[in-house]
Amino acid sequence: MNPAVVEALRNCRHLLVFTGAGVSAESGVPTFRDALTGLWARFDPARLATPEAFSADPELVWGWYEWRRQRVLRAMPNLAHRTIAELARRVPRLTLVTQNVDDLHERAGSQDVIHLHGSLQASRCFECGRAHEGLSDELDEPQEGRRLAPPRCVHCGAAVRPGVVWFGESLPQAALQRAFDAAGECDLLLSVGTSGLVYPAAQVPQIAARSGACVVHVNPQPEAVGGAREYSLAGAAGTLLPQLLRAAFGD
Ligand code: BV8
Ligand code: ZN
Repeated sequence: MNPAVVEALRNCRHLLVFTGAGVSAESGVPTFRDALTGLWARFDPARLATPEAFSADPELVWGWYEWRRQRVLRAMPNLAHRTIAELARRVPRLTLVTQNVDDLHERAGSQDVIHLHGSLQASRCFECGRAHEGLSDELDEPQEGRRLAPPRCVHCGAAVRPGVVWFGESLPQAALQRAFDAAGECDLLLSVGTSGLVYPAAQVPQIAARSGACVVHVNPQPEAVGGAREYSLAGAAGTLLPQLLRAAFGD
């Protein structure tokens, strides 16, 4: 384990953990791009995850999200999620910012998770925006490739949509501002399981690096690191995060 990274974690004052779909991969939740299988394989995610796609074919898009939501219902948090929850008990201050729309961080015990891209669990009306309660959490067989008619809003009768941020939609302003503020203030940022392609979320590690924080990427794909205090730990989050916790704080 890189001694400079271990030292930075042991002595950090404010740790920002920034996660992407890779942190849920070992829970069996397909990463954003892996989720496009079967019926959806022919779509570019950035085209399917849009309000235009939902307006054009609500059953195709709702079917995809219900399949993904059912996959999350079946999944359990993995050792990476649990280690991040444990880190919050070992450092003076931890801010957790996620791009993910699953609730595995919360189910691993993390508190106050900042979701930049919304949540699969928070559906709302496509027209009037009212929250839609009552998504079933029975485990019905997630039919890959099944088209599904979205529920109707009880207030205005319009179609209900997933509570996620689609491409071309603004991120929740308060969440984004909290993430940027923490990035400017932290002294160590752990970026876990993200390809760093999607903006403005991808600015979070960039702001941290510019503000002089140590930035560490945890990803099986080694990251080309530029900055003097930027490191890449090549490997799975479920393996590397527990090793890093043990090296910095013992068992
Ligand atoms: C906005 C919710 C404007 C939906 C998501 C050109 C340049 C720059 C920007 C743009 C551009 N063209 C368009 C844009 C803007 C666009 C954008 O960034 N496009 C990209 C494709 C270039 N952004 C937007 O549209 C955003 N909104 O800009 O609004 C605006 C401004 C004013 C007013 C109105 C509007 C909205 C972006 C949010 C989109 N929604 N999610 C859903 O989930 O269905 S993003 C979606 O993609 C996911 O949520 C996730 O956040 C992201 C995928 O990223 P990752 O999480 O990194 O996942 P990925 O699969 O890519 O990678 C997984 C990684 O894990 C890999 O690196 C892999 O190696 C690693 N891994 C695998 N296993 C493991 C592992 N790591 C560790 N351990 C393992 N075991
Ligand atoms: Zn409505």
